[in-house]
Amino acid sequence: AAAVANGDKGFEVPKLEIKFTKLFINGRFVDAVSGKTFETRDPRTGEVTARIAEGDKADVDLAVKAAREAFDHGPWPRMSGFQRGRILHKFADLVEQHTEELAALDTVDAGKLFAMGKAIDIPGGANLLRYYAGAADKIHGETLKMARPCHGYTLKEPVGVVGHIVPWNYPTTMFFFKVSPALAAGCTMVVKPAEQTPLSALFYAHLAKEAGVPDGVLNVVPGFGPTAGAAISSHMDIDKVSFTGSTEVGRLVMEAAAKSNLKPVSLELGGKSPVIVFDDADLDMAVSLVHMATYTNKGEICVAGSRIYVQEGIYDAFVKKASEMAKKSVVGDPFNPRVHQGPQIDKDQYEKVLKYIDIGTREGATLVTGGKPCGENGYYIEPTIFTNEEMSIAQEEIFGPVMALMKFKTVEEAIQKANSTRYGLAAGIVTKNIDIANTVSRSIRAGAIWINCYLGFDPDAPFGGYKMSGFGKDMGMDALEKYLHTKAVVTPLYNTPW
Ligand code: TXE
Repeated sequence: AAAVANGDKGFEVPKLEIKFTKLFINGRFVDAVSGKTFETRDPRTGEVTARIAEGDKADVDLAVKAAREAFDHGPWPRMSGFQRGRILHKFADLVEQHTEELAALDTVDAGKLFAMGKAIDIPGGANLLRYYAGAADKIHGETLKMARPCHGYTLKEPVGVVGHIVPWNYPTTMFFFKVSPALAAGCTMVVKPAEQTPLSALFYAHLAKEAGVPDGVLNVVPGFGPTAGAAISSHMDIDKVSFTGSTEVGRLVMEAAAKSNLKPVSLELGGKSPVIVFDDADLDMAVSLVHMATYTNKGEICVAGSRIYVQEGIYDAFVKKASEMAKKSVVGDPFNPRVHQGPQIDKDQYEKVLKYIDIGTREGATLVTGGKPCGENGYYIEPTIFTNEEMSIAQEEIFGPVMALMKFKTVEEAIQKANSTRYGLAAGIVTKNIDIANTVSRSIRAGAIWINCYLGFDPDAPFGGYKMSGFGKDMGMDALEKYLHTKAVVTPLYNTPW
């Protein structure tokens, strides 16, 4: 890669003032009960960006108390959906007005491309708010066709106090995946952002209040997983938990929910998504699609298409072109508009990726390009390509810029290989043949299938996994359902004796 990390000075880093560093509970920014704080670090340098109030069980308890009060006695669940929708639109307006600042916060927290944040993450968050704002006044039940002479109907009611546990790879997108439908449904909530990326979530809490979201409805408690996170999943007074993160922690969250009050959980977990490229594909288009599938957000993306199966007829040409493209990718400061790939989020993830590169080499995969750290400091890694057979690097989630390229012969073999994983989050298919596209899309056990595109996200397209990638959907009307209970109401007609 033409690494310009730290070398290229021809761009401006926006001046950033970090305004919100405390917990947001019951409409106010407050210190942690313990008085403790923790540091967030800038992945561009590894240096400290801010000191954030460190929430743990005592703070989660306070936040849940506020959310419970707001749910049981406050206006939010009681106001009309139309009115909630208007407030969500106002919230979206405020998010859009602060696009630059919010994108910059996500860049210093997560090493995300600033340009991408401005173009996609922040406007996308506002779009999610608007999508659910439009749904808020269309939440209704059904009239039932009863066997007995009665009038029966269903009511859709908010589930209550929700706990959202959010990861660090898309701090803004994940926040709005969870918060927007829950707000539209009339729930109140406690959000725990990831310890690496609390800055934008705290800013969103402030904007929500400004938009008119009542105190206690949206609480944000930054802190660590085993303390603040576990306090949410095991809380007796939280009615539902929505989690995005690793499969290992997803299991802990479900266990804690089962052992406490049996709250329903939804889990969006890891993946190892395949992209299958057939012989008839346009080679240039397929190479850039796969490049984007693997390297977007430096590979820190749950749907990363990092397991690439290419049909034998175009395999050699594909490997050559994919490696040329990876070599041209510019790695460096994510504020630099010339840069394609920023640093990995933190030292742990950086070391995890390098460890997998080492495992790949030791297990006998061929390193085609990349494979090394780059830049003088910070957590930069070259876009890497291995050609290999099925092995650890093609089975385990690396969460970094590492592509595993493999060859296949027949459609049946492609389906079998694509499905040979414990995960089932997404899959890509590249072909012009409609019969192949139809057959393969219906044969793959995954929650999202993207044909001749990748990252085909849309607010109306429900997103979530099969198998060990979890269950429950974010986005679409399915996500709204997660935050609603269905109540059946029955009453006899014509005064008939029961
Ligand atoms: O995830 P964690 P980590 C995968 C990816 C990555 C690996 C490890 O492969 O390399 O996970 O990342 C909170 N009870 N994904 O360790 O720990 C934590 O504070 C309750 C894929 O950072 O799962 C954070 O808010 N909560 C994923 C959130 O869980 C707990 C995105 C996610 O962190 C907890 C992130 C506990 N005991 C990582 N322990 C995706 N699906 O996109 C931690 N947390």
